[in-house]
Amino acid sequence: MRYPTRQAQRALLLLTLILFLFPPFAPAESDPAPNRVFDKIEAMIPMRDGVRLNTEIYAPKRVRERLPILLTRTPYGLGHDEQGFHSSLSSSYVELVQEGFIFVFQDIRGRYKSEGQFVMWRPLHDKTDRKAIDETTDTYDTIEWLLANVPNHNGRVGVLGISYGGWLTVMAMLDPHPALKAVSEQASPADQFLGDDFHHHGAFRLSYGFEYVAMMETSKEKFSFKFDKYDTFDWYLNDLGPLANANLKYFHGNLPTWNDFVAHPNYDAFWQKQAVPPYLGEVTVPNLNVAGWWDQEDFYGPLKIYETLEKKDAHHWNYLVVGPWNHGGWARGEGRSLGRIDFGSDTSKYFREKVQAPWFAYWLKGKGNVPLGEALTFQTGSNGWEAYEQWPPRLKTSQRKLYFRSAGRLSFEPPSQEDEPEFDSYVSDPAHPVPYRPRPIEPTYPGPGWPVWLVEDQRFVHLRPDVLSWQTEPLKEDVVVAGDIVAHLFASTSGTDSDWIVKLIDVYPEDYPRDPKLGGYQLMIASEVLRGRFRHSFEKSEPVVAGQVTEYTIDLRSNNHCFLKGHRVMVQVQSTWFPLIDRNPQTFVENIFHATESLYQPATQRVYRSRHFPSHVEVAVPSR
Ligand code: PG9
Repeated sequence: MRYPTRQAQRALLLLTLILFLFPPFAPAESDPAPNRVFDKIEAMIPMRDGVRLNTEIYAPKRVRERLPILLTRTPYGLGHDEQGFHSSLSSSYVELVQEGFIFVFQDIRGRYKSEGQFVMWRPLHDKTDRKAIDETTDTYDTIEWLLANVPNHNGRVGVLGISYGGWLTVMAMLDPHPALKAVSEQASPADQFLGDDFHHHGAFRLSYGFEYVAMMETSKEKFSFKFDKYDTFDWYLNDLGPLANANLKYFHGNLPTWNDFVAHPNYDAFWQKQAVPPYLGEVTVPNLNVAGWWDQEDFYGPLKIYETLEKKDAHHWNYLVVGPWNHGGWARGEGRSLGRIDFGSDTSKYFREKVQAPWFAYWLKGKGNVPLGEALTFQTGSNGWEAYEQWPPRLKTSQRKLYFRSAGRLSFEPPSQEDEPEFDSYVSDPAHPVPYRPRPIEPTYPGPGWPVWLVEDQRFVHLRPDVLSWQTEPLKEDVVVAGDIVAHLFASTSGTDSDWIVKLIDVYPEDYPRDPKLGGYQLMIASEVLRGRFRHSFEKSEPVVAGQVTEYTIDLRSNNHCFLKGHRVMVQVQSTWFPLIDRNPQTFVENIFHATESLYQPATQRVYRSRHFPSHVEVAVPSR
């Protein structure tokens, strides 16, 4: 055996030192398997009332510095890879893993391996009762335990989550643990009656409400309602029929949230107490709000939370990112496209790498800079990120009106005398509702139709006799819509209640060499429904006066889209969107959940577009 030379010995010593100081399994290494990077510790963490919550802690095996803790809480269970490590560590959190954190995942109360009782959207606790609990106290108690029991942390904690997890993140901010130094609320619902999962402007989101409640309240773990038909459009129309059948035939009064839907058909104290905005006081923790333009579940929520917090943001801690994503799309894959629409760059990866990871690195490690000024929104159509000092932008913006005209025209010019007759008309028949996406409509989860339905080509309903449309000539120049979109419909119905659905659409040129299959594509940019009974107040429903022209104002939320030269702008109006929205009987009843089949009646709808009644969609356009 040959002994190493003194020189070789020195080199070996140096190499050992380098390996010790810069270990190969440090988090910065690209894509090593989580079980090589982390030690996994499982704990049942006790809450103040004695209930214990199932928690997984992933601590990097080798660290060069004390690390912050990133906590994610969920009602959906902790998914694992083949080695039993949390699957986010090798998917949506890869960029955060590379940055280096101690990761903690927890089942909320009553779900999966956690003890206690699950309550959907648990109300805030009674402050006079020291043992009372809610998701805020459960987060607080978890952080307290982690700080005392997990070694090598730097005393700083961040919380992030999407949707239900986004709402849990908002709860964490309400009465924050002093160690909570940054959060990212992502697609949190803000109001389940006005704009998120269960209702939009008071119209009940039937397929989502029915299937979600069955999924969450049938057992401790996710459950899929067993449809005996592949096409749920057919099932909801013919097997379920009127909403009253849900309890009679399927739920038998056993699902608390369904019973709440039935008991609270109006925006009463029940819904108002669940809404997030009234609880949002002064911004307590730096918060990155995240939303997707085509979020099929919670688009209203994050924008509303951002807007509400913005009014109380003395420290400039409230930020917003909106990208071309569906629900949670920023956490998955590259984000280069959605359905058939291409965005020209990897938008989700960009967000995770250039915004989310640096965001937490800045606030929790004091590293780098805040990665955005105030609001960063992706402009679709022109396909680029745009930075704004406020969202929606109000400075250097003008409101323009797109008027409905005769012969299916849409124009920035208001109606004139030539626009005869004064209205367009259709018959809305609850027995033959307009599908919201092409049939067959498979169950909401696991998809694949649900996550991309908002970018479906709307030609599948364009020529139906119960869908009206108006469109511009091919545009002579680009038209950017950046900010709020509001529809003003002047309409009448022969019934005593009615739904009004408005869709703002980008129509691609028929000849589209860049991607010939997209020729003539009708891409929905914004869409919303208003249930006529709530036109004056969501608290108190009232019948519509049959035959009377009535103004309906429908908020289509904000957007950032460039209608490119050569494209057309289109607006479609219809009165059913099934089974996304339950059918309006079109005969006023106090509570649609109790309506019987015979009350569901066809109605003749008129949408006016005259000088007296100029239906239009108002858009925010940047001034030149
Ligand atoms: N959209 C889901 C949800 C959140 C909150 C309440 C009800 C449903 C979710 O994706 O978590």
